[in-house]
Amino acid sequence: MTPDLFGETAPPGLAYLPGFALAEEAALIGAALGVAAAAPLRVMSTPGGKKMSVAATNCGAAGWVSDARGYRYERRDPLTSLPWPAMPGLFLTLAQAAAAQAGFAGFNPDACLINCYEPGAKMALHQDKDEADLTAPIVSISLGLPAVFLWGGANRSDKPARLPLHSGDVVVWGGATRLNFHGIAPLPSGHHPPLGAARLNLTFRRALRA
Ligand code: MD3
Ligand code: FE
Repeated sequence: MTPDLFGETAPPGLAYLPGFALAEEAALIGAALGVAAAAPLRVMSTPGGKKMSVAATNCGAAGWVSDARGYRYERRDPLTSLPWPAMPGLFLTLAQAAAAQAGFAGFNPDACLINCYEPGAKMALHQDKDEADLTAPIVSISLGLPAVFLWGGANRSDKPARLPLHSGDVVVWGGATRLNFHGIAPLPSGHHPPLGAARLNLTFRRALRA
């Protein structure tokens, strides 16, 4: 563990911006629920046929999907056959401001994956490598119930550090750690007034070729 630019203790390899989005928490939750009204949250299956424990949807020009055919980005929602809802302006503004603060000026995300965790839901250690442009960072905004982020290394067997993420926290990953293994520990139960018993995570990505 090393202290980062922002005076908080965070594992190396990521830029941790605690509370960066807190002032916009209610507006972000409202915008995410607006996306989910047009492109419903759904539980996807892995290519191996296992159901994920997280429900997900997307906004932006491309959306991440997983099914028996594999992991990939699609321009249309397979559930509705419609283009994914546009990325709300507030999402883009915040994601770009966070990326710039972390040293990634000019980040232009074309995909925002929205993950919804209920108590007990988790995400096993994995790498994100379905994006066409791996030089772009990934920006994550956490909303609702707190979770423990698992921050591994370049190899699946590297023991992950644990970083608690609270509503309004923003994290930026890029450069050398862009392909590190990461995950989310099972979500503890609780209640977050604006959202209820759930955590939303927004991840902004450059999915299509820049
Ligand atoms: C580090 N989501 O959707 S966000 C995912 O909280 C995902 O829902 C988690 O992992 C969540 O793929 C963690 C943080 C995150 C996202 C992508 C990364 C961290 C990352 C890509 C590379 C390195
Ligand atoms: Fe991931």
